[in-house]
Formats: sequence, C-alpha cells, structure tokens
Amino acid sequence: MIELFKRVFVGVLMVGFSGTAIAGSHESVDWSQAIEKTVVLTEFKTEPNNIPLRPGQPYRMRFENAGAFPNCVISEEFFAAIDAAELKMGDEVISHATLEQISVSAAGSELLFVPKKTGAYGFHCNTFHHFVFGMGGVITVTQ
Ligand SMILES: [Cu+2]
Repeated sequence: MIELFKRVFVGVLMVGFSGTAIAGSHESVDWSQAIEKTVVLTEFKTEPNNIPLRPGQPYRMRFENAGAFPNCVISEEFFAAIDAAELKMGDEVISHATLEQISVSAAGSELLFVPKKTGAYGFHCNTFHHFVFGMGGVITVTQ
C-alpha cells in the first residue's frame, strides 16, 4: 500500500498536477470516436508545432520523445481548456487528470481528452535552453 502511494505520489509530481480531480463530464464521451494524433519531440522542436483541434471532439494524443533529453509540453492555459480523461506516461496510467504539463520520457506519453474551449494556446518545453532554441508551438481549438 505504501509502495503504491509512493508510486502515485512520484507520478503526480512528475506531471505537475495541481492536485484537483476534474468532475466526470468526460464519462459520457464515446472514446471510440477519438481522433489519434502523434506529436514527436526532439531537440529543439515539436512536430507538428501547430496543432489544430475541434472543441467537443475526443482525441487520443500520443507524445513521442525522439530526442536525447527528457522533453515536455507545458501549457497551463491549454490544459485548463480541456477535459482530460486519462494520462499514460510509459506504463503508468493516471485517470481524471488535472495537469499543467506532460513529461515525455523515452517511453512516451499519451493523453485522452476533449477540448472544452476555443482559443489559441501556446506551449513550450522547459528543459534547459530548449524553448530558447524554438521548442514550442501553438494548439488552436476552433469550431
Ligand atoms: Cu525540450
């Protein structure tokens, strides 16, 4: 039990959780309709770096790390504008995630979510010097 608690606690620290669970509005979502998207992170870019999404559409977004360093996707604004149902980081699965960033190790990460609000949301990687060299982009949610 203590081991499990430690594992979950470390996972929570790694993804920068705010600690609040989202109310379960995504429980009625038909995830078989989820559109799959893949985002590949390397030094010092994110491919694609312009990601168009539709509000209300479920997505399964896979983050792959093809770089030599740990990379991440940080966007407090974007993660506040989605209903995140599940986050996988390697083998670890975290449900009902409220998050501000996703850490992407060599094992990759995957986020199941529905955009709630239209808008343009900038994101970046905070590994040392990565954003300075252009590691970031924009997620645009439009009707
Ligand atoms: Cu980076």
